[in-house]
Amino acid sequence: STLEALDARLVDCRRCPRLVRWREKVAAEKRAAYADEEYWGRPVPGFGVSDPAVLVVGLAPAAHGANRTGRMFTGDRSGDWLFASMHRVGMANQPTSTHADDGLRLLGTRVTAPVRCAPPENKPTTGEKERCAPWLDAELRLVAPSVRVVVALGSIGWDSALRAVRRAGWSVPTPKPRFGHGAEAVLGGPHGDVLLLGSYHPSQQNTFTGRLTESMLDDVLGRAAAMIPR
Ligand code: DU
Ligand code: SF4
Repeated sequence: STLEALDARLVDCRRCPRLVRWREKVAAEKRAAYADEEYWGRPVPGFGVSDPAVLVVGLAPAAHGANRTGRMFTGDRSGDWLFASMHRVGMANQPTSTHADDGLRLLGTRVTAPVRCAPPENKPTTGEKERCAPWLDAELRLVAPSVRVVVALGSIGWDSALRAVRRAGWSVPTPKPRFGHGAEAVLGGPHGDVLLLGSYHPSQQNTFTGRLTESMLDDVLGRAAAMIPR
């Protein structure tokens, strides 16, 4: 199977009644600033190259971000921070990400999430996380041969990445590696060691308060970018 085939099935997923209702309600009601746009309002596929050295695992689409534009992290404040940093460290061809057709290309990198539909208050339930996990499992299986680094944005991304690699049969250190900004662990992937790096999520909750600064994000993404074959 291919990523294209996976994405074609993903975008029709309706497994979580609460999230289906929410993603569609937001898409119908819209935010005033985007009143003349057509919202995506569906599950959001991973974005970037199909043979990534770096796999970035976030949380879930934002209601008026990826749930609007249909592209992961595109069109919201978290994405502004993420792609600006990715550009500074050489993982993206441009610093901005506004629409699905804005010309943004990721270099050696793919961005994905453990929950594919926008959740109310950015908080998926345990059941929603469990129902959506097979989509990340399937994506990981397809990209695993090239992956050298997994960057987890936030503790949910960290736990979801660990769960996905375990289910893919990778070895994970015991005790379970703890999430933190700059945390790292070495995973045993199918083709050798894979570095797991943690970063605080570039949500406004973290960036607005100064818990996550640009240089902190550049530090973690820069460590990942250094492992992309050039
Ligand atoms: O058809 P496409 O998804 O635009 O990919 C065509 C080509 O561009 C493929 O070799 C991957 C690469 N690419 C990329 O370098 N960065 C991206 O963000 C998306 C695709
Ligand atoms: Fe399907 Fe995941 Fe969306 Fe639930 S969150 S409906 S499992 S794509």
